[in-house]
Amino acid sequence: MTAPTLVSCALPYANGPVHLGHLVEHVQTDIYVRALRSTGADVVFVCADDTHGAPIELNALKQGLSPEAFVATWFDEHTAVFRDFHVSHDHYGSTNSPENQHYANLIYERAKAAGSIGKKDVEQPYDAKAGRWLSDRFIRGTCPNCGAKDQYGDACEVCNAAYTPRELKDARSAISGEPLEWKKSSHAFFLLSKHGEFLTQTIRDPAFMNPGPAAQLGQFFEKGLADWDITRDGPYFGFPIPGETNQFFYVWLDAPIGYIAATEQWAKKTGRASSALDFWAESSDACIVHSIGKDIVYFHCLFWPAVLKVAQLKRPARVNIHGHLTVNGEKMSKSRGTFINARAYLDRLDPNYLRFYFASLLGNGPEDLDLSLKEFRERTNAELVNNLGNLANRTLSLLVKEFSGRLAAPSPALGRPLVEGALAKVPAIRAAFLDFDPRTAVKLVLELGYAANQFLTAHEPWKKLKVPESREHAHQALSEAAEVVYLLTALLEPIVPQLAERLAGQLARPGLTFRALEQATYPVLDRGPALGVPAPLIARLEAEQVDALVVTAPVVPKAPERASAEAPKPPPAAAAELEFSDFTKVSLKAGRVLACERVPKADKLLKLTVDLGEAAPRTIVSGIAEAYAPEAVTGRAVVVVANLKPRALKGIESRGMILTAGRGGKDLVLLDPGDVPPGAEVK
Ligand code: NOT
Ligand code: ZN
Repeated sequence: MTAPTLVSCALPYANGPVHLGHLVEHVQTDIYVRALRSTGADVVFVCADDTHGAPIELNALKQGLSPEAFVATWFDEHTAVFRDFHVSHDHYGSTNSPENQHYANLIYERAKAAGSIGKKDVEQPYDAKAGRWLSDRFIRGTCPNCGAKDQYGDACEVCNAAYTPRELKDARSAISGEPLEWKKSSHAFFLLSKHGEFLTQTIRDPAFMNPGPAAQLGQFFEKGLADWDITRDGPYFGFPIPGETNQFFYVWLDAPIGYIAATEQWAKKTGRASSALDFWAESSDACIVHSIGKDIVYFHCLFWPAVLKVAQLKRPARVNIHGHLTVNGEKMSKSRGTFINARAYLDRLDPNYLRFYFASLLGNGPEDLDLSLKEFRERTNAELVNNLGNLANRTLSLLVKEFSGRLAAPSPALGRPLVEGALAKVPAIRAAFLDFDPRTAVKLVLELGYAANQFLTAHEPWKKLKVPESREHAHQALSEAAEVVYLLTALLEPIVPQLAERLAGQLARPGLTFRALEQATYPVLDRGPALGVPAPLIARLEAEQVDALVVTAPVVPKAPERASAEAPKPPPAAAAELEFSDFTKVSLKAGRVLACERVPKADKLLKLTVDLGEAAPRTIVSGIAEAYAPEAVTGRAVVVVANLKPRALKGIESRGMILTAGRGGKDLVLLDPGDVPPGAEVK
């Protein structure tokens, strides 16, 4: 047995849903892990939610939840989405865990003992009225770049400029509204500057990281490696720094330690290792592989190796860096509707399409990749459905229909070149998978599929089987093509495990593995057992299905402000005709109202808290206050337009719209979806 490999994806923040950008990484890494497992390697795949820091604390506060309760809701969302995308993490943990605290403390103490922690006084913003230190997210002011009002202390949501709270104009505490005070606080720093030589060596190794991003790290060396402030003054959602009062580790200190904590939790859960140190001790023979996006290279390739070194722990052997996802050639954008959440995708499309498409785009470099909806559909239909799916389906269907699912004895003169040609590609396919390069693997698998399809076209079994003299030839040709279908059970498994399993079921044989293929020679398929029941591998992707992924708010005419409740309203203009594909963009769902209250200074509006079967209930502001008292709404089932872009109404962010019928004002009734659970689709 080779040394075990520990593989991780970056830890998603427990601060919002998983979106397609996250899935690029989790799918790419899952493909790598599945291919490794298929070779018989000992591999452990871990991930966790990244739970600490001010943005999470603030969002929890906004929802009236404790940070712990808030991150718990996202944990459920994240793990369910990854499961439904067939991402095979062996363990998915949380950085807010005793294991993580244990290792954070251990690493800090070791770094201190090794002389890599220094103390420095820094001036920090303080709210004297509230009697607390303020992290960036608890500061509001005017953007120094564009002048937008009411921006956070670290970055502008209007122009995206990043700055420090010092640079923010009219900076005030978001808690008391008081101007900031600046007070000295003694902070612990990780002395990165001591590790320049070691880090230069580390990042220069092309086996460790791609040379492109490594060259970009050069800028940090030129400026001189800055020491790293790992302290945050309380209150802060994180781990207290041992020996300090009201000070906490900065979230980025304990986030990577989450990889170790997840390993520890996995060890406890499975009993397959005595502790995380089986992998992370410096003396361990394990191979550690991280997979990350290009935006967090600094943390993983400079800070993290240095921290591990001073803590006498094992450093990663490789950091795979991928690019960012664009949609239709542009950055994902909420306002364009191209910021696609993973769950919204799953509500509309089969995950196998996206896994296959991402695989066909992803190499092992940091280039961005594009989800062009047109190309997504065209390539899926040409490659997955027509090439591979049809090969399997026409071969197996004819064998079952015409030959009762029995295979002909091997006919080497006919099939050996085809099968050996396919087998010859297997080592390169395997190598590409194991090099985080699924794109090359897909290309080779498609070549193998084309060759088998050409073979069928040349032998025309569908014609030959109609003529008694050539029926045997047809049977043989189909049986040889079935060899290639059988190979696909191994070659497709890392990319689309569910489809590989489906193929194995139709062949009525266990799926192949890379391990099994190492020694394989013609014929690979045992011709004895009969086939199972064939069915199309996967349906074609239609344009309207794909278009429905981009969810822009339907154009709803703005309701005119009525002069008085009595004024007669003009009859509603007949609505313009919609394309069906436009209608499918509207997601209607059943909801249950958990709470309802009046909106101050708005006599037509009620603020509803609505359960839509999602991880957290939504706030929806609705103009039904003249028709319903809040008590009459609480507990009711309602119909909600669920994919409306959030809108601010009287300063409240409303996420969705409640459907009613009637003329408006007092004359309104809530539509009732009937007795269905929250989240049920209304169609
Ligand atoms: N939550 C972070 C992010 O950018 C990733 C943390 C990865 C773990 O989404 N840490 N390190 N280093
Ligand atoms: Zn700005």
